[in-house]
Amino acid sequence: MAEHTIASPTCNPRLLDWIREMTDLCQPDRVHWCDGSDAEYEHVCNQMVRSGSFVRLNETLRPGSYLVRSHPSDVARVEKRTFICAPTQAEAGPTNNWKPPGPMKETLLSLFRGSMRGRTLYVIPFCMGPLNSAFAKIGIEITDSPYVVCNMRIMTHMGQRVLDALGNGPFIPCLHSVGAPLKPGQPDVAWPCEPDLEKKYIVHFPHEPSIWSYGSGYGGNALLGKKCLALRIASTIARQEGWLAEHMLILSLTSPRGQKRYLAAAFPSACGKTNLAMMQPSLPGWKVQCLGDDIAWIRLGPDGRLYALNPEAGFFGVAPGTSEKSNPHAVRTFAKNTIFTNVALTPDRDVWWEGMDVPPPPTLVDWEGQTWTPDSDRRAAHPNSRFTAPADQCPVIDPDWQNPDGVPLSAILFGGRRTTTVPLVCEAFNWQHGVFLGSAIGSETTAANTGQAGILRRDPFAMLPFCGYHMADYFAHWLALGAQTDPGKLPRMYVVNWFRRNDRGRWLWPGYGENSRVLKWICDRIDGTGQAQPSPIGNLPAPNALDLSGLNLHPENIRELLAVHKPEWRREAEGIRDYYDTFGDRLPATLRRELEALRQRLA
Ligand code: GTP
Ligand code: SPV
Ligand code: MN
Repeated sequence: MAEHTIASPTCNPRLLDWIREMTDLCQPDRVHWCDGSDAEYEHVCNQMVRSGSFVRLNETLRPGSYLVRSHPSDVARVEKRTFICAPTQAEAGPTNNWKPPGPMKETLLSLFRGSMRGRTLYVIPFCMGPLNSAFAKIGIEITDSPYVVCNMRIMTHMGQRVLDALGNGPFIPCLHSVGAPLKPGQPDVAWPCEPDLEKKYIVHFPHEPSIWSYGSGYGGNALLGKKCLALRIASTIARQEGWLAEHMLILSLTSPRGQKRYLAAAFPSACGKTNLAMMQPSLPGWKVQCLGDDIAWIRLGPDGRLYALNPEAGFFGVAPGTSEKSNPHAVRTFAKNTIFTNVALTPDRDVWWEGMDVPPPPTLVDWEGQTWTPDSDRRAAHPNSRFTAPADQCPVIDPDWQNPDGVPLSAILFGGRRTTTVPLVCEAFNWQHGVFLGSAIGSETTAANTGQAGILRRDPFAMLPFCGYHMADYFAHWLALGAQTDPGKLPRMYVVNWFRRNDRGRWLWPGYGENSRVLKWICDRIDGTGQAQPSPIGNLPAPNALDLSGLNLHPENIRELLAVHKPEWRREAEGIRDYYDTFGDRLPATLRRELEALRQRLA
């Protein structure tokens, strides 16, 4: 029998039954119901410091902060091992790994049997979205990872107040185990996990709904409120209920004249959402404030506009490349009360990573715990190393970021990493064309997923790894949502690309704060003052319509940044056609027509 550290703090019969059943299955030594208090957070952190999992960082330089190093096999999401177990394969669609739910349940039950032996089972009540929002969703994560407890405390609204709000209502069960039971007397390791990739399972049962995650303790594999609940499961719920769950940042942009607009942007993992969401505009007088950096729940408001809400409470941001220069507001955000995972440790117990823009000290401890010097021919921080920081520590957090109704969107941006072909910015002709552009987004893969980086793949709406149902039905859902309101009330849509390179491999665009120049043009377009010229792929900025004052870009660079080379685009259109063919008849006819129209404009 497991020892319970506190009496059950809920009377919810379904919850109590589920906890009892899972405790019997996983056979932990102890059960702990998380109350979400400061004292509990400190207690769990202290315990991890004592066990050697957490390194307490320098209290003066980095108050309340910790470093964790994961097992080298457990450093990113594992898309290959992520499954959507809808009743039929057709419901999951060709872009998801599908397995029949019955046999998958059997596999999982045998993996979870006794998986928490020697460990504590933590019950984490969490809420995605503000507790007072009609759109919030409550999940209960069971985990044997204290690291997950600490991260969920930052990333979600978590603890007793969630149970109080839940009452006897429904919740989404999320079961997680690192998959490393301990035999009696067996010493623990700093980062327990199942090192064999083939034995990791990130599984969704959308029709229940429920989430079962086994073998990994890292990021989206283990913090189940994020990609698993707020995107994969939420997207299936959203489809039924008529809204959208999207892999998007939300920001507000205020012009020098004081006009404030809200924008959302979908870029694939490690393609610039956190950086855009809290950027410091280089253009004088412009202000960006952040409402969210990864996920947006979007629905039609009573006034016919689209409203976006960030369901998260923290940032799980990419560390490398983040510096005072590239993202000063992120640097302030993780100044305290932050968990750093897989970055390097300095001799004075602070953090360091590549692209931090401060020279490394003569020696460091790298993310694998080895001594590192500037002469080492490997990276000190893992390319997918991350910080977990509370959103309200962001110096430019928008006052409306917890508005229970969300904020009305004026524009939606799509983007990705494209070395060639895709211009800096391009405007959709209308909603249908925007959905076409979003569905056709391609991006070079990054370290956020286990697998090779730098491979171009289609990543529609940046949702390839996160859409919980058939991708063609998802496209249809976007089209249908737009048809429900007055086109004049819909956000305008744009494709952006900060990552085009010249033929010597150098970035053509400085990016980061300079991206405000693109946002300004978008605002001008919405106002009706921005000049555009049509191209086969959409509206481009007219000559001189982009404010490039003080940038000192070579005119040749500017030309190439905005160039649409027809032969490249004919190849792109063929790539889109091949991709569309994988959806067969299920692809909305509207999108086929958009593709055909593009091909004719390119002829
Ligand atoms: P996820 O958290 O994985 O969803 O990633 P994200 O989309 O939030 O990406 P993030 O903003 O963390 O950026 C990922 C990497 O791209 C970092 O190393 C950044 O420094 C780099 N990056 C972000 N914006 C720009 C940009 O405008 N130009 C260039 N060249 N690099 C950028
Ligand atoms: C992403 O990969 O898009 C992330 C990081 O935001 S993770 O939470 O690990 O999914
Ligand atoms: Mn993400």
